[in-house]
Amino acid sequence: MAVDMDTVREWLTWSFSPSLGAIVFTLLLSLSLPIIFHLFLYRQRAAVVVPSFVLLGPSGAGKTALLTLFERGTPTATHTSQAPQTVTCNLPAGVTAESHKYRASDDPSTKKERQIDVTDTPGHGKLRQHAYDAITSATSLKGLIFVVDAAAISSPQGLAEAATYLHDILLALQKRHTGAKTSKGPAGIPVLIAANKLDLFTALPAQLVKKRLEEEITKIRSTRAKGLLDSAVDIEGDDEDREWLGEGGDGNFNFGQMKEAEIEVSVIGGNASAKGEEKTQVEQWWGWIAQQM
Ligand SMILES: Nc1nc2c(ncn2[C@@H]2O[C@H](COP(=O)(O)OP(=O)(O)OP(=O)(O)O)[C@@H](O)[C@H]2O)c(=O)[nH]1
Ligand SMILES: [Mg+2]
Repeated sequence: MAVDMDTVREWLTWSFSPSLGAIVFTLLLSLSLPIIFHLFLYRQRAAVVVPSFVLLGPSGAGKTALLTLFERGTPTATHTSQAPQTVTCNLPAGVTAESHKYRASDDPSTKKERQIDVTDTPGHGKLRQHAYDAITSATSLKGLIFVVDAAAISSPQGLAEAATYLHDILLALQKRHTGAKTSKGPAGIPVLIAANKLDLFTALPAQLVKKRLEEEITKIRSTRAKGLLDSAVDIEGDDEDREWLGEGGDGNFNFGQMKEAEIEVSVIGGNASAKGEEKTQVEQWWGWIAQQM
């Protein structure tokens, strides 16, 4: 570019000269810069995408009950879900997103930042593709909430169903993480196992729900690993394509092994619905959500 050097030089000389024009110009510039900067940042904030969370878990676990409770603040009757639905919810008063804990509570910009998108998915075995689609398509996915019926877990079938689904989800997340290693892909996703229906007297406490799920996943993992070894006899030493959960696939599984794939698993109890005098208990789940924001 043929910039006229003389003009530049002239302009520079003028700007450093103690003339009134130059002083006023510099003064205006230095005073308006912070304002321009503020407006720019403010606009940027308004464009922030709402963090999203996906609800999944076996049918009847209480996902839709939880979604409506998050949305309305009161429990409502539900029906078996056939299709996923996404709802924008607000963090309840008293819960502060982790990234805004030092912000004044009357800051007008926090209103928008208290919003989250929650996607409910159907739990029926044949409709689970919706859940996998929701995980991959959600913009700004901050976490998965795997809802289990803590009372159903006490029966072998209930436990097997929940654990198989959870195993497959964790495996999908692990694959997503390993697959992303080569390029700069998505980091690990935190998972909340919401032990629901703790108001029922047959429900297992959260710690026991965790233990039972880990034991069941240990079984599932070793069964799958055996199947893999049998079918992989002719493909010598094909260790690259790891298909099992956590380290190696032998021994006992525990959720801590998912940290390798940057997946932090927490198990927290509560109840999304309540009968008669009983109250719903979801504060700790809100607390977990706020931690991920
Ligand atoms: N006692 C009790 N019942 C609950 C609780 N949460 C949900 N329920 C009941 O469990 C039943 C199933 O709840 P839903 O929310 O429809 O279950 P879902 O996980 O959405 O099931 P799908 O849509 O089939 O995947 C409903 O009758 C709820 O009222 C709870 O915390 N305690
Ligand atoms: Mg439902």
